[in-house]
Amino acid sequence: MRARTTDWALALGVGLAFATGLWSLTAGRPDQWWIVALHGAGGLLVALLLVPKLRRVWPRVWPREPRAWLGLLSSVLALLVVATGVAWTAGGSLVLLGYHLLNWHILFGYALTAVVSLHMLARARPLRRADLAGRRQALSMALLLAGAAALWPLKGAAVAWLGLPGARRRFTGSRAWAHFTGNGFPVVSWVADRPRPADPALWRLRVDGLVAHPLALDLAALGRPDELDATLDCTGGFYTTQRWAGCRVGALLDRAGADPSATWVRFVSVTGYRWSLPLQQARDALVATHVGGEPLAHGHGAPARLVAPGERGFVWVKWLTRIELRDQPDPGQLLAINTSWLSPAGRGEGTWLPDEGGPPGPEDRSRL
Ligand SMILES: Nc1nc2c(c(=O)[nH]1)N[C@H]1C(S)=C(S)[C@@H](COP(=O)(O)O)O[C@H]1N2
Ligand SMILES: [Mo]
Repeated sequence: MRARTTDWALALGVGLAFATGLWSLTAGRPDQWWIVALHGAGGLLVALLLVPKLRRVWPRVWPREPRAWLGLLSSVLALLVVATGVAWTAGGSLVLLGYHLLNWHILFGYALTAVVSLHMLARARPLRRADLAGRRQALSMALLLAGAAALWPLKGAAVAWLGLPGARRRFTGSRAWAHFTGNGFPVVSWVADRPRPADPALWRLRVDGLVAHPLALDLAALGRPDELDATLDCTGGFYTTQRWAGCRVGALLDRAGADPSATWVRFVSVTGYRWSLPLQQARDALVATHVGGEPLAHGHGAPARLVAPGERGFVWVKWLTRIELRDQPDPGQLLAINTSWLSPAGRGEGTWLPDEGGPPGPEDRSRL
């Protein structure tokens, strides 16, 4: 293949792997497996192309061409990304500096995308028609794409055949953890939310926004009429299937009298962490107060959390205090989930309900 064709194919592979990698973090339903498969194929395309690329540039890089160092750094990062990705999906459980392979994979992936972008700004040459024309070019390109697409399922088959632990991973790459154990699964925050425990007697769940009768429910009024088995799959790399109990969001919306103009439902935590779902999907979600027959532990979001089947863990808002009906989505939520840990409640200060009770004693503070 021509030099420019190789380079642009590499850029395509990195771009594809980056986009599908980000996208895969939101994929929670098994029918979205193909997003992860595309991610794998993009990454393996990069791995395949590194061979001709390094053969070509190695003689220039190694002696002394500082301008080529970004390129060298890209190659090193690409090797690290592919190695950590393949090792994680094969079942690797290496932990380095407190971070496991998937964390490193994501970190290296961001770094690779940034460095390749800089490298292209500095050195990319435009693709000419001649770089793509001709049977040889077309053939090698087709072989490459087919090879990358075939390698991903082959890797899966090899992992299964060798009986590696990765064979038991979910399609997202997450590893199974303590199914049906009540509160016995890991406590996780998206960044570092750690509010102090709520006083269940003071806690209220507000249902408001585009509704006929805004509600403020205590635990008894919320009740626990509904039960549901659902899988919490954290982008940090574990998943757990549990039996959740509480009240269907749809029932709450009916009690509040949803306005016909409502199209989105926003779920808000005491910390300011929030996420929204389209109305129909929100109706099928659960406000859970119990897991496996036990009341939710504080770390898992007591008194109540959202259980959103088919959505990744970060959507399952913990320490829920408000459900708001809206007529539009909420672009600010992306910022909110990354900054909620800086809010007073997110840092473990203040009361859950500022107008009830005094300031908390230091002994009331919790650590997640
Ligand atoms: N309020 C709030 N809810 C949150 C988070 C958070 O940081 N703050 N983290 C989310 C993430 S990333 C995951 S994976 C799940 C983890 O739930 P668990 O701690 O019960 O395992 O909660 C979600 N809900
Ligand atoms: Mo998560």
